Amino acid sequence: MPATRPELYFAPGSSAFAPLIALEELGVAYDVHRVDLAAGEQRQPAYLKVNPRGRVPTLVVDGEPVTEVLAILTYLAHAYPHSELLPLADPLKLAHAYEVMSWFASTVHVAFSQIARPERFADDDDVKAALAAAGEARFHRTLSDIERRAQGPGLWLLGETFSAVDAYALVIWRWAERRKIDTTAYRAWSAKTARALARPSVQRALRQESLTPVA
Ligand SMILES: N[C@@H](CCC(=O)N[C@@H](CS)C(=O)NCC(=O)O)C(=O)O
Repeated sequence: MPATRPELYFAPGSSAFAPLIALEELGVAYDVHRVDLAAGEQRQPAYLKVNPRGRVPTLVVDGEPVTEVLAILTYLAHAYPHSELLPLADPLKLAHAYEVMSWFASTVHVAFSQIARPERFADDDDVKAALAAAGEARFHRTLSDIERRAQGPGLWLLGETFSAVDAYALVIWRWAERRKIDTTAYRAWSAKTARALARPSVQRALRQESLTPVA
């Protein structure tokens, strides 16, 4: 366990929601810093000292920044012995957890970025428009893939225990809603999402997001 309170740099509606939920699930004391992405704070020298890639989330642990959602969730799952965030004792279940989360980070997030931030991939306006359109189709395909997984047994995406995978899936759910995608079409995922949204930890994370002022 860290010697000091971990500090999470986040932005509302971003993938930082997953570590925020994880911290709330653990019930540990932590500090938050809201990064104003719209104002470009992530590219200012002060934040680049925390995360030279200029992205959120970043978790600072005893003065040492950890970046990337997957790494932060992994750290939290291992650092707190009472955590049930990942099935650490079952190698096969753990592999499946990483299978899903790694695909979220490498494929789903990238498809969404293609729509929301095409300027990351191209300068030319026509190319950006083509990328956004292709990203939209790719993002839809990934949502159907998540629905297939949600149709598996159990209350949660990995089975009977709420895990970091469920927290990360909520990030994607919110992005789908932001794109005005009809999420009722994903019936199994809708049911699991409704259950997740009802968790006190998720409710606290939502409150934390809305209450934390920009520094
Ligand atoms: N691979 C990174 C992606 C992080 C990322 O792209 N974060 C977005 C918010 S969801 C961000 O910081 N965007 C700011 C920008 O692009 O300027 C991770 O998994 O943490």
